[in-house]
Amino acid sequence: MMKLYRLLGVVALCGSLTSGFGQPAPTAADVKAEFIRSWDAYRTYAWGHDVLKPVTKGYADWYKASLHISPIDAYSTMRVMGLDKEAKEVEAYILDSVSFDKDLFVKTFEVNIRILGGLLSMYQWTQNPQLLAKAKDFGDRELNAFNSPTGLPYYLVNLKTGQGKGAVVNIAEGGTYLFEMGILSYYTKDPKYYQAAKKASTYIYDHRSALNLDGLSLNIETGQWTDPRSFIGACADSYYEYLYKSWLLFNDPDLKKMWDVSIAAINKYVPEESDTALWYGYVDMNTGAKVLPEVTLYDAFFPTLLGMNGDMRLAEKFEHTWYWLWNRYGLEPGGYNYHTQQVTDPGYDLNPEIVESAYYLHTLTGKQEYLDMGTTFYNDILKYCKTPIAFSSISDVRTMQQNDELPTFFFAETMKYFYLLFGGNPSVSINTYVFNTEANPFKKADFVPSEVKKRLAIQ
Ligand code: DMJ
Repeated sequence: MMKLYRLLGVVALCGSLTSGFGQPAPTAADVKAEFIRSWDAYRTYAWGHDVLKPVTKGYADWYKASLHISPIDAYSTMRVMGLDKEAKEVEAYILDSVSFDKDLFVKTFEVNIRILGGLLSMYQWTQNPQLLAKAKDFGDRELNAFNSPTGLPYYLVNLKTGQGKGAVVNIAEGGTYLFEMGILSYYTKDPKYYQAAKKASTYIYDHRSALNLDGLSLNIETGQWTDPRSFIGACADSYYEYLYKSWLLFNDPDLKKMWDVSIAAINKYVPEESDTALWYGYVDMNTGAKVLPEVTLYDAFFPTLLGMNGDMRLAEKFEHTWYWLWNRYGLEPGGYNYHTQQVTDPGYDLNPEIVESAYYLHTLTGKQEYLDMGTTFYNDILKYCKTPIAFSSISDVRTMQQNDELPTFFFAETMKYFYLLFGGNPSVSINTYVFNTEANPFKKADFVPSEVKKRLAIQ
């Protein structure tokens, strides 16, 4: 049945021959057991390093020294799953054995969402001032990246010397800081972090085109756009995500205005829709002309954002379109041309976005179909990505060749969203928490509006 469905292609795009439908949903306990199995493998084979190599039972580091990214990223999922022993072990390790005083150039965007987001999450769960000191230490090192003529961060920052490097950034790399920096300002009562992040995001917004569209990348020293294409997927995604989610957490009216103007322009110019499909490809920021009918698997986060914004028709149709693409291959390809129907990037890295959107849409609509989609995603990941010790990314979804990588966001995001979708820990929900782009959930009620205004210096 699944093969037939895949052969039908676009014509059957929103049809009912779907693989997860009718299958019993996995339980949250199943997801937790698989998380524990993978975490145990990390502890056994990769402890002290950034990532586990899940096929060869080895490890790898992002840079020449480890930044311990897997445990920091996995931490909030442990808390959500009630794995307190494992979480306490990570806390102790970070406090006793980890220093960020390292002569390394690190990717500003990646360490912000994973390391700063993870450390802030540790402080949120524990209220341990030593963990806040650790987060502040890291935040101060990261803040050096913003010493540029425009206030946009350098692509890389040296954690020891504070030197910035790499003048061209995409808008996700330039504008995905409001959330973590705002939380750091709140906890430390020092507005400088939020204000630096806001200056960067505002720079991007202020340089939008007359159509209110943004480009994809810019030079942070000259302020000029280097790629004038507008897009909502890879390289842009979390810039938009943080305008909305940071407004939700901090209620800064400037962010809401930036979001409202941006989303209206995106929904006016970018979508390409048929009876059965909805895609968001690339358009020219100045003319609004469609320039490239391609998507990236990161785009599948957008139904989440559309749903939160109340655009339910678009949100549901977009998630169904992604579900169709998933079923065409059995996992989703990293890139796809929806005119030629060709894969443009064959890899699947255990990414969370399509699962995240199923979780949000299930919460927002209560519809069974999103549980069924989640069942498909989970069963296919078990089928193709599982290794004897953990899970592996796939280098080509047409051959299902495993490539011996286990990205840290699998612990942080993919498994957390499956767990929440299948009913684990309902006290952590999108009604009471706002999740950073790496799925670290922060409790809304902890951020007292009058204090937020003061501590973040919101006018
Ligand atoms: C994650 O690291 C974050 O969600 C980021 O914003 C983009 N996507 C990756 C995982 O696919």
